[in-house]
Amino acid sequence: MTWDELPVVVTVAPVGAEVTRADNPALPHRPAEIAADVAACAEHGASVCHLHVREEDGSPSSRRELFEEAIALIRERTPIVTMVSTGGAVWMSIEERITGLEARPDLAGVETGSMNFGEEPFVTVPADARRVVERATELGIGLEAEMFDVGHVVSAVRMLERGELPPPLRANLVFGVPGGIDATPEALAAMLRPLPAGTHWSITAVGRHQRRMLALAILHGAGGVRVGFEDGVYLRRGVLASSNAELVADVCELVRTLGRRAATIDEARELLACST
Ligand code: KMH
Ligand code: ZN
Repeated sequence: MTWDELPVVVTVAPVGAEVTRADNPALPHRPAEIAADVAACAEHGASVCHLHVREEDGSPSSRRELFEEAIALIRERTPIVTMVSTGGAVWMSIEERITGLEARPDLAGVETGSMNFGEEPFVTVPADARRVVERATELGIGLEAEMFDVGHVVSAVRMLERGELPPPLRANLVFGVPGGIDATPEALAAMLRPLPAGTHWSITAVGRHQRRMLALAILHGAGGVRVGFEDGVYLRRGVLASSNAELVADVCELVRTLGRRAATIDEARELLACST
């Protein structure tokens, strides 16, 4: 299959940990709201959901029951690939960050390095990353490396080579987080350089260059793109998205405009080597 024939896995990140209803009133909080939102996103072309959970008051949570409830309700409505964050929120301990694994998602993120996340330290030492991998592997959960700078990519590849991260490497390259790599064509080339040939890689970008970076990556052969309120609440400059599903529909349109197509959920499971 040539790169232009490769379907694009569209991931929705509907909740995140930093965004609030003051940023976008349509932000889902409760597990049932998250599930309804994810189901609508699946109808509009999303094949993976990257999940965080919130308490009733909207504060970021690490409660396992909330992950379990959200995933159970999602699975009642759609076969979309479920992924939990183990990045959590900057103030969470690694113990708090890994509770979502117990909800037995299809996939989990794993951070492979530390950084400043805006004004805050966001620390994942190698032992933390190994801990995430170990528990995910015990539970049969696949991993996606969440990488915000070049050193994170180099570390993920080292972990893979040492057998500390099981193959296949699924790479999510994140651009534009203050403290991480910037959102530029040169940064995309730098983040791709350490990856072994054939790695399934997706792109996440935040900030004003989000759409341009996604377009660049789609044309550069990206295996996936991510959108959702975690990454941005605007459809266009000054225009708030009415829902996560609207952002998904919009990026699917971008994918089509650039001559590619969004993956179905079955295709995403195959491309990401997830069990069905
Ligand atoms: N909330 C950020 C500190 C991830 O989910 O892997 C970390 C984050 C990344 O959201
Ligand atoms: Zn996240």
